[in-house]
Amino acid sequence: MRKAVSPVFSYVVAFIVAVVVLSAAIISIYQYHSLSAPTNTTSTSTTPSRVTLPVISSNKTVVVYLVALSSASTFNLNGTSFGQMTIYVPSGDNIEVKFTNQESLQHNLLLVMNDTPTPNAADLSSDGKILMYVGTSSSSYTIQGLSSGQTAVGVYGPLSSGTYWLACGISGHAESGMWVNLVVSSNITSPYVTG
Ligand SMILES: [Cu+2]
Repeated sequence: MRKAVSPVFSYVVAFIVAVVVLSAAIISIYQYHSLSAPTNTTSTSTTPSRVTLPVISSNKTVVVYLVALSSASTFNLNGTSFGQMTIYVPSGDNIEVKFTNQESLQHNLLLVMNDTPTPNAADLSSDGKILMYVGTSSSSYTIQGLSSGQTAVGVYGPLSSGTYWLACGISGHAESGMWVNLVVSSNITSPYVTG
Protein backbone atom coordinates (compact mmCIF):
# COMPACT_ATOMS: atom_id res chain seq x y z
CA MET A 1 0.00 0.00 0.00
CA ARG A 2 1.27 3.48 -0.88
CA LYS A 3 1.47 5.77 2.06
CA ALA A 4 -0.62 8.91 1.56
CA VAL A 5 1.27 12.19 1.79
CA SER A 6 -0.22 14.53 4.33
CA PRO A 7 -1.65 17.74 2.77
CA VAL A 8 0.11 19.79 5.48
CA PHE A 9 3.47 18.27 4.47
CA SER A 10 2.77 19.12 0.82
CA TYR A 11 2.01 22.75 1.72
CA VAL A 12 5.23 23.02 3.75
CA VAL A 13 7.30 21.64 0.86
CA ALA A 14 5.57 23.98 -1.61
CA PHE A 15 6.24 26.95 0.69
CA ILE A 16 9.95 26.10 1.05
CA VAL A 17 10.33 25.73 -2.74
CA ALA A 18 8.60 29.09 -3.27
CA VAL A 19 10.93 30.84 -0.78
CA VAL A 20 14.04 29.37 -2.44
CA VAL A 21 12.89 30.35 -5.95
CA LEU A 22 11.96 33.86 -4.82
CA SER A 23 15.31 34.33 -3.05
CA ALA A 24 17.22 33.21 -6.15
CA ALA A 25 15.21 35.64 -8.28
CA ILE A 26 15.87 38.55 -5.90
CA ILE A 27 19.60 37.77 -5.77
CA SER A 28 19.91 37.55 -9.56
CA ILE A 29 17.99 40.82 -10.05
CA TYR A 30 20.22 42.54 -7.46
CA GLN A 31 23.39 41.24 -9.15
CA TYR A 32 22.15 42.33 -12.57
CA HIS A 33 21.50 45.84 -11.31
CA SER A 34 24.81 46.14 -9.46
CA LEU A 35 26.70 45.02 -12.60
CA SER A 36 24.83 47.32 -14.95
CA ALA A 37 24.78 50.37 -12.68
CA PRO A 38 26.26 53.44 -14.41
CA THR A 39 29.70 54.43 -13.14
CA ASN A 40 29.25 57.66 -11.27
CA THR A 41 30.35 58.76 -7.85
CA THR A 42 26.96 58.29 -6.21
CA SER A 43 26.25 54.70 -7.26
CA THR A 44 29.78 53.31 -6.85
CA SER A 45 29.60 53.93 -3.09
CA THR A 46 27.34 50.85 -2.86
CA THR A 47 30.01 48.54 -4.36
CA PRO A 48 30.85 46.16 -1.51
CA SER A 49 34.59 45.75 -2.15
CA ARG A 50 35.58 49.37 -2.80
CA VAL A 51 38.93 50.15 -1.16
CA THR A 52 40.65 53.55 -1.03
CA LEU A 53 44.20 53.61 -2.42
CA PRO A 54 47.11 55.43 -0.74
CA VAL A 55 48.38 58.65 -2.35
CA ILE A 56 51.71 60.44 -1.89
CA SER A 57 50.12 63.90 -1.73
CA SER A 58 53.34 65.89 -2.30
CA ASN A 59 53.61 64.61 -5.89
CA LYS A 60 50.06 63.27 -6.46
CA THR A 61 51.25 59.68 -6.87
CA VAL A 62 48.83 56.81 -6.36
CA VAL A 63 50.54 53.72 -4.92
CA VAL A 64 49.37 50.32 -6.15
CA TYR A 65 50.65 46.96 -4.87
CA LEU A 66 50.18 44.04 -7.23
CA VAL A 67 51.24 40.47 -6.47
CA ALA A 68 51.19 37.37 -8.65
CA LEU A 69 50.04 35.15 -5.80
CA SER A 70 51.33 31.60 -5.57
CA SER A 71 48.08 30.61 -3.83
CA ALA A 72 45.81 31.56 -6.76
CA SER A 73 45.52 30.61 -10.44
CA THR A 74 48.76 30.85 -12.46
CA PHE A 75 47.72 34.06 -14.25
CA ASN A 76 46.47 36.22 -11.35
CA LEU A 77 47.13 39.66 -9.91
CA ASN A 78 46.18 39.89 -6.21
CA GLY A 79 44.15 36.73 -6.75
CA THR A 80 42.02 38.25 -9.51
CA SER A 81 41.95 37.44 -13.24
CA PHE A 82 40.36 38.67 -16.47
CA GLY A 83 39.82 42.30 -15.38
CA GLN A 84 37.89 41.46 -12.17
CA MET A 85 39.82 44.26 -10.47
CA THR A 86 39.47 47.90 -11.57
CA ILE A 87 41.62 50.74 -10.29
CA TYR A 88 40.20 54.30 -10.50
CA VAL A 89 42.60 57.25 -10.58
CA PRO A 90 42.00 61.01 -11.05
CA SER A 91 43.28 62.53 -14.32
CA GLY A 92 46.68 64.11 -13.92
CA ASP A 93 47.85 61.86 -11.07
CA ASN A 94 50.92 59.64 -11.34
CA ILE A 95 50.88 55.93 -10.59
CA GLU A 96 53.53 53.96 -8.73
CA VAL A 97 53.24 50.20 -9.18
CA LYS A 98 55.02 47.82 -6.84
CA PHE A 99 54.89 44.38 -8.43
CA THR A 100 55.92 41.16 -6.68
CA ASN A 101 56.06 37.73 -8.27
CA GLN A 102 55.46 34.84 -5.86
CA GLU A 103 55.04 32.22 -8.56
CA SER A 104 57.65 29.85 -9.95
CA LEU A 105 56.74 31.00 -13.48
CA GLN A 106 58.25 34.36 -14.51
CA HIS A 107 55.90 37.37 -14.76
CA ASN A 108 56.22 41.09 -15.48
CA LEU A 109 53.85 44.04 -15.45
CA LEU A 110 53.13 46.52 -18.22
CA LEU A 111 51.02 49.68 -18.26
CA VAL A 112 49.06 49.63 -21.52
CA MET A 113 46.72 52.29 -22.88
CA ASN A 114 44.38 49.75 -24.43
CA ASP A 115 42.28 50.03 -27.56
CA THR A 116 40.50 46.68 -27.21
CA PRO A 117 38.17 45.77 -24.27
CA THR A 118 40.17 42.64 -23.36
CA PRO A 119 43.66 41.42 -24.28
CA ASN A 120 43.39 39.25 -27.38
CA ALA A 121 46.92 39.11 -28.75
CA ALA A 122 50.03 37.32 -27.48
CA ASP A 123 51.94 40.61 -27.80
CA LEU A 124 50.19 43.42 -25.89
CA SER A 125 51.60 46.07 -28.26
CA SER A 126 48.95 44.78 -30.73
CA ASP A 127 46.17 45.73 -28.26
CA GLY A 128 47.29 49.24 -27.40
CA LYS A 129 50.25 51.42 -26.51
CA ILE A 130 52.69 50.14 -23.86
CA LEU A 131 53.66 53.02 -21.57
CA MET A 132 55.71 51.35 -18.80
CA TYR A 133 57.68 48.15 -18.26
CA VAL A 134 57.98 46.82 -14.68
CA GLY A 135 60.30 43.88 -14.05
CA THR A 136 61.26 43.65 -17.73
CA SER A 137 62.35 45.80 -20.68
CA SER A 138 60.90 47.11 -23.94
CA SER A 139 62.91 44.52 -25.89
CA SER A 140 62.24 41.41 -23.76
CA TYR A 141 58.79 41.83 -22.19
CA THR A 142 57.20 38.98 -24.20
CA ILE A 143 59.66 36.42 -22.81
CA GLN A 144 61.23 37.75 -19.59
CA GLY A 145 60.02 38.88 -16.17
CA LEU A 146 60.64 38.63 -12.45
CA SER A 147 61.65 35.31 -10.93
CA SER A 148 59.87 33.97 -7.86
CA GLY A 149 60.32 36.23 -4.82
CA GLN A 150 61.43 39.32 -6.76
CA THR A 151 59.83 42.79 -6.61
CA ALA A 152 60.12 45.68 -9.07
CA VAL A 153 58.74 49.23 -8.98
CA GLY A 154 57.64 51.49 -11.82
CA VAL A 155 56.33 55.07 -11.85
CA TYR A 156 54.42 56.69 -14.70
CA GLY A 157 52.56 59.95 -15.11
CA PRO A 158 50.83 62.25 -15.24
CA LEU A 159 48.06 59.98 -16.49
CA SER A 160 45.62 61.34 -19.05
CA SER A 161 41.93 60.37 -19.06
CA GLY A 162 41.27 56.98 -20.62
CA THR A 163 41.28 53.24 -20.06
CA TYR A 164 44.38 51.23 -19.37
CA TRP A 165 45.48 47.77 -18.30
CA LEU A 166 48.11 46.69 -15.85
CA ALA A 167 48.96 43.34 -17.40
CA CYS A 168 51.68 40.73 -17.72
CA GLY A 169 53.47 41.13 -21.04
CA ILE A 170 54.84 37.60 -21.38
CA SER A 171 53.28 35.97 -24.44
CA GLY A 172 49.80 34.64 -23.72
CA HIS A 173 49.73 35.57 -20.01
CA ALA A 174 47.33 38.53 -20.34
CA GLU A 175 45.13 36.54 -22.71
CA SER A 176 45.03 33.85 -20.00
CA GLY A 177 43.64 36.38 -17.51
CA MET A 178 46.63 38.24 -16.05
CA TRP A 179 45.32 41.81 -16.28
CA VAL A 180 43.49 44.46 -14.24
CA ASN A 181 41.67 47.56 -15.49
CA LEU A 182 42.82 51.10 -14.79
CA VAL A 183 40.30 53.90 -15.38
CA VAL A 184 41.59 57.48 -15.37
CA SER A 185 38.97 60.23 -15.28
CA SER A 186 38.49 63.82 -14.16
CA ASN A 187 35.25 62.63 -12.46
CA ILE A 188 37.32 60.71 -9.87
CA THR A 189 38.38 62.80 -6.90
CA SER A 190 40.33 60.24 -4.86
CA PRO A 191 41.72 56.90 -6.07
CA TYR A 192 40.15 53.57 -5.18
CA VAL A 193 39.95 49.98 -6.33
CA THR A 194 37.06 47.57 -6.76
CA GLY A 195 36.94 43.84 -7.37
CU1 LIG B 1 52.95 36.49 -16.64
